[in-house]
Amino acid sequence: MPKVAIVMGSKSDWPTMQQAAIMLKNLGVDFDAKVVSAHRTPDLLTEFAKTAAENDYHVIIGGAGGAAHLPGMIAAHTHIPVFGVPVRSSQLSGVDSLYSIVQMPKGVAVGTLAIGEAGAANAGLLAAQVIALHDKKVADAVIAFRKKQTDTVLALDELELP
Ligand code: RP5
Repeated sequence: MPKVAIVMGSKSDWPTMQQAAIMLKNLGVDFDAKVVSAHRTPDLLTEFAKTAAENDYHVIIGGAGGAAHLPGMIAAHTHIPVFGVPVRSSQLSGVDSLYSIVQMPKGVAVGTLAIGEAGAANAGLLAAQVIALHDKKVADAVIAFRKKQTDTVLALDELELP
C-alpha cells in the first residue's frame, strides 16, 4: 500500500507535481497521485482527507495554484503531515499560491515548499525522509541521493573564463 499521496487541484498541475512523483519513484517510495479539487470537488476532498489515515497514508503532498486552499483544507481534516506545493499560476507567477499555502493560521499546520518544480521535487524528498524514519531501504536511498549530489559538486573542474 502506498504510504504517500500526491494530490493536486487540477490536471494542469501535473507537469509540476510529477517532480514529486519522480523523486519518490527514484527513492523507492510507492505513492498514489490523484486530482482532487478543493472547490470543484469539495466533497471528494473531504472524503479523501477524512479517510487518509485509515487508508494508511503517512504523508500527503498537496499541490495547487492560485487561491490554493487545497493543502490547508486537507490538513484541516487529518492529523497526517501535509506538505504544500505552490504551483506557478499564470497571473501572479505562483506568489498567490505561495501566500495561500504558507499563511496557515496557528493550529493547523502545512509544511510549505518553494514555488514550482523545485518545491514539488523537495516535497517528494521530504516525504521520503519521513518514510525513511521507519524504512531503512528508503533511508539508504535518501543518503545515497544526497551523497551523489555532493560528489557531483565536489568533482566539478575549476571554472574557466571563456
Ligand atoms: C487550481 O486552479 C489548480 O490547482 C490549478 O493550479 C489552477 C488552475 O486550474 P485549471 O483551470 O488549469 O484546471 O485549482
